[in-house]
Amino acid sequence: MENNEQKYDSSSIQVLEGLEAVRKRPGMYIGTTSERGLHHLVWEIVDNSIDEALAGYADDIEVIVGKDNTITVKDDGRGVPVGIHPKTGKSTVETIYTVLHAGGKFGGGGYKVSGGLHGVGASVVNALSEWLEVRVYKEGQVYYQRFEHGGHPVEDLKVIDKCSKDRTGTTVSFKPDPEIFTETTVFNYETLKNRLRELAFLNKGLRINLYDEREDGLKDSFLYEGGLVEYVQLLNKNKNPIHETIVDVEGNESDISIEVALQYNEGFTSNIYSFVNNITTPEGGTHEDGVRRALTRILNKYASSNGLLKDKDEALSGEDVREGITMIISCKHPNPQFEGQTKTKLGNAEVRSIADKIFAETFERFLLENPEEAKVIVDKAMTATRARVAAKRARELTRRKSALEVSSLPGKLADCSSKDASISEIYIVEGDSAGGSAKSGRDPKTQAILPLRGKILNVEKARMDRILGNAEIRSMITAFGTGIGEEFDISKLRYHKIVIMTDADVDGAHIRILLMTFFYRYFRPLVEGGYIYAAQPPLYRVDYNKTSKYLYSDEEKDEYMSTIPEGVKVTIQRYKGLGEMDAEQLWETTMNIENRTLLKISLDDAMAADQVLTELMGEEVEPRREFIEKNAKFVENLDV
Ligand code: 1YM
Repeated sequence: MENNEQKYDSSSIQVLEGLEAVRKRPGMYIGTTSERGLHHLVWEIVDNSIDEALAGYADDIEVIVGKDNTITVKDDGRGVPVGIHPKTGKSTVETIYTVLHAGGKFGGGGYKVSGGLHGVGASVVNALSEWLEVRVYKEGQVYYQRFEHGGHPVEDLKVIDKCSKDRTGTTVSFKPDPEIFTETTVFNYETLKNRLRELAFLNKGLRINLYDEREDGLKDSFLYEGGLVEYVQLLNKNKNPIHETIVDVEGNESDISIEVALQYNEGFTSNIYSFVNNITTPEGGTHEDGVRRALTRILNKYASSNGLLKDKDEALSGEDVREGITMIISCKHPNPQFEGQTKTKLGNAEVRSIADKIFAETFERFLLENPEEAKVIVDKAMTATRARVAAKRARELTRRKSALEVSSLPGKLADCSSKDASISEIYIVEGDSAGGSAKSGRDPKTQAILPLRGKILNVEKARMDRILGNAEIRSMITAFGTGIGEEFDISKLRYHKIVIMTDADVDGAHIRILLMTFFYRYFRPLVEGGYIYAAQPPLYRVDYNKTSKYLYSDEEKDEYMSTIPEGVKVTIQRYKGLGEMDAEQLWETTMNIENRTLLKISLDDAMAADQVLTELMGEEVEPRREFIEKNAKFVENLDV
């Protein structure tokens, strides 16, 4: 007996040393003591409830943010065991909350799935709390224990009340220690809400309620009987899905479960989100690899067995079958191994073939049982394949084989003689006639002129292949010399100033917006690097007393006019287009390095242009014109 008591004492000392270690170096256990780390405490406790739900004993979880930024987490599971733990001689409740990693080591050996990434356990939360209370409802009794000052038990676990025999569950409340969380101890409702909603999507049939007892009294309730299918539905809500039935896959093998839901939309991007044990795996891993591999294989199999693939060149690539896909992959694994830069990539090799097999079987059956969906999905992938092949050809056409190969420059380009990019400029000029004036008026040593005929393609509405098929765009890419897409190389840029020169009217503004959007989307480094400019041609020419003055805005003109004495003969010319100026005037007013004004296009400007076009997607031509007319101003108010 004496021996035993001694043993308990020394183990309690060890326990407190363990918790003290957590307080000394909290970052080692929860990553950071910032707002993120603060919320991590909630996830640790919620994970225990989720595990109980996954084991099939709980289906209701509540998270309450108290007035004083305390957190309470409740579940209706079996309740943490209350008996004496053989290894510590203390109650299992106390053991779990005071021994590091006790949840796993001392646990009932159940299927522990949550917290794959950190999973440091409840004792860490206790160690980092000012106080923590546990209530266990079991066999008609309410058990209670309180800890203070970083995990010190105030008393042993004891029965404090009776409850109904069918009430079971665990309730944990805690207050994070402000001495540890020095940045903030205030919980963010949106952070809690988003993660709890995600957990509800990932664990179908589980109800999660969130209450905020601080000022605003917010609350939310999440329950998704459809799980991942409902998640995909939500993600695709504003993306125009191209088929109604969502592919729904679920299966398990050797204790590993795989769930997948997917649906295609009209877009071209691939939105794949994968999870392991409810934790997001942005770097992917074997679960994602297996599903991707099977997706490509099964769609190719379906297409070829239906005689849709004529030859091998038409095989659907992985990229093709993922165009416009929204897919969620959720893997639950009893012993996940995480790899990669941020330890968010699943490494377990066995998962690849399990995920492949489970997904392939169900997806193949889906295609056979849903011929209409199968058709739109395969059609979409085949369109992507054709586009990819066409884009490759177009890219080959624009690629400059070597910097010296001047012959490959576009015919319309009047290049400058200097080969020093740092002093070279290229003017992108609207229309052939203005192009002509610019060519005769320029400084041929440093200024190149590329006239654009008519409007360039709206890149918002086209895919890469059509964009690269557009002659105006191709000549720009070739002239710049950098290549595009994967081949982009800023060191090959042939001009350090790319100047957009358009008329000062609505059409000019439209072209400028189209060009800015094009640069923003496909040549962002050029925008970021400050290589893109807008020329500022004058709006008026005022002639009087044998002098001419060019004026660049209405305000400037009005101010100038007010200085002219009354009764004098004055002629005011308003320039509608660059074409109205002769070569000398264009040089004088807009291109002469000595006295011109160039407006540098910032990333924000380009982004704003991009937004204007995005908002106008699918609009008719007339409202588009009006909208641009209204919004054209912002491109005229750029910083110099
Ligand atoms: C609000 C937090 O911790 N719920 C919870 C935890 C456990 C159990 C039930 C549970 C698990 C098992 C058996 C088992 C835990 N038990 C342990 C340990 N909610 C919360 N609900 N009986 C009850 O895993 O076999 C660790 S967590 F270790 F005691 F089994």
